[in-house]
Amino acid sequence: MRNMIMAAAVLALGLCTRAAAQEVTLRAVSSFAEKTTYSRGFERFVERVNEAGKGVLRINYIGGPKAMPPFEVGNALKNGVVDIANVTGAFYTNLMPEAAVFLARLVDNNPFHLYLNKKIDKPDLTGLKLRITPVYRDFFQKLGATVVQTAPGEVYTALERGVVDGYGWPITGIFDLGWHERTKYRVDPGFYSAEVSVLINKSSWDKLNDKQKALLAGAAAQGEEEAVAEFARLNAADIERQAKAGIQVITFEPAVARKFYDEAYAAGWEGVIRQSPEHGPTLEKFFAR
Ligand code: 173
Repeated sequence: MRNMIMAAAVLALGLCTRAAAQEVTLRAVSSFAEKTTYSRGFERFVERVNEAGKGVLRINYIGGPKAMPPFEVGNALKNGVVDIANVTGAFYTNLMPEAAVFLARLVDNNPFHLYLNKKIDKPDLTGLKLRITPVYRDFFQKLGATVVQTAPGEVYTALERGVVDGYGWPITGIFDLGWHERTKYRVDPGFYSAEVSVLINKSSWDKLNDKQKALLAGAAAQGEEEAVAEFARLNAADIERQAKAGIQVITFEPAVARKFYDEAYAAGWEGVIRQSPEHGPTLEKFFAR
């Protein structure tokens, strides 16, 4: 009996040691097209982890929306079909984040804007049909718009065919998929701040050893540190590039602009509270400006 226990203990130890020494591979997807604005930070994160993690941990980056539709990324992460995802909260409002561990916010300091092909002279969107995601749905509807949710990959065609009169999107990135060819106006000011983050499946995380966790956490911290300054630079560059592409800026007089901006936040919080009457008011208390 004693020998058997000893043997079992040795075996268990042996297995543990082997498991700890083995390189772990994590499958990753991005909800944004490869090598575009909102995937680049993540791709840098993957490179860093793979460089520093040789023999310890490797991220196998499967790809962007060609590999998986963006609105399905949250579910795939929850179910463990993938271990890591580069995704924005707007794409997994069907789930909310309890199935995932938050690793890093790689996009910040990056306001959303309303882009239009029809001119407006006041913040009234009555009669306009706009492409949205859940982030700014309530705001645009409050201003009278009819809205339709699409993945980024469908925006160009929707503009080309006149299915929509405009869309919401951050200040950067409209050149990645050629939307500048189909965009006449940008409305200022911008509002909110786009969020794109790296999430990891909770049980994938729990299986990692301390060294592997530290590797991911290190690359996460480094990426977060870079985000604000990086987007300050990217925002300025794209504002200039949009002007050069002939995109005209629609502005309102200061008091009206202020109302437009405040309404973005008021409508946004109303939406949060409507969808989560229990936690919404607490979130607003902690996070509202
Ligand atoms: O408009 C969108 O698709 C969207 O919600 C988003 C979020 C973060 C970055 C870019 C776009």
